[in-house]
Amino acid sequence: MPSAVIMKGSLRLPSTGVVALQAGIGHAGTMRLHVIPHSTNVDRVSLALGLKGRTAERVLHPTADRSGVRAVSGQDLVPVLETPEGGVLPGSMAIVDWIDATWPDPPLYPAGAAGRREVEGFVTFFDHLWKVAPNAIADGTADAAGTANGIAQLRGWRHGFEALLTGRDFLFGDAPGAADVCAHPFLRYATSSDPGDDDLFHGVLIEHLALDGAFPNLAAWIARVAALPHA
Ligand SMILES: N[C@@H](CCC(=O)N[C@@H](CS)C(=O)NCC(=O)O)C(=O)O
Repeated sequence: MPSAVIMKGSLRLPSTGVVALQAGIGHAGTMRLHVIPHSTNVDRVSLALGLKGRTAERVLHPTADRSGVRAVSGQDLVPVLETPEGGVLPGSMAIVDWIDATWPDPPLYPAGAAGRREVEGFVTFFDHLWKVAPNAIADGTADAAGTANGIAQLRGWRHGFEALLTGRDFLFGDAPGAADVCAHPFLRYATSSDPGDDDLFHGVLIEHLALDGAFPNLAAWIARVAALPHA
């Protein structure tokens, strides 16, 4: 854990409550994004930055050695963002929310309280429900019944995304927003994979999200969001 923690602020988050921003341990003026190869959660930040027309210096860590990530943030997971002010922020959607608060245009959330809460609810669903089964299958912690249920969930929820994309280009409207940023890096495995990516979690998604020639709205959205700028 970095030793020089000078100031703490907080961000309100839809899914995890309060995340500490630890300032004074980064490099003022430079925004650094700590990444590993083929990271879905890093892709969320890349898309959010791209939508805002921003870039960050990437610090690439080996997937099998998180010592550098731990030295910066006190934990092992990526993404971690070092902000220009020297804050250190882990957690992909916390970083997305920080980006949105720092550069409000174009907004990633609807302006009204009800619309914002709907998108926050989607993010909570995605991170705390949708992700659970494929992670358990990939980790080998799901038993046979859990695996079967998880696969059925993944396949069934494709219908929900298809419905959300009826008559509009993005999950919650006509412009890309936080829900698209949250879900696209994962759902895109329904139609694509990366050469050299042997991540088991991604393999579960590739196998069980396949669109089977159906879900035209979802297929078009995957291509549409992939074509948006990514930092
Ligand atoms: N809740 C975190 C999850 C971060 C996470 O799981 N990151 C993955 C990469 S996509 C990771 O670092 N996994 C650890 C590992 O693979 O050992 C977030 O949203 O950023």
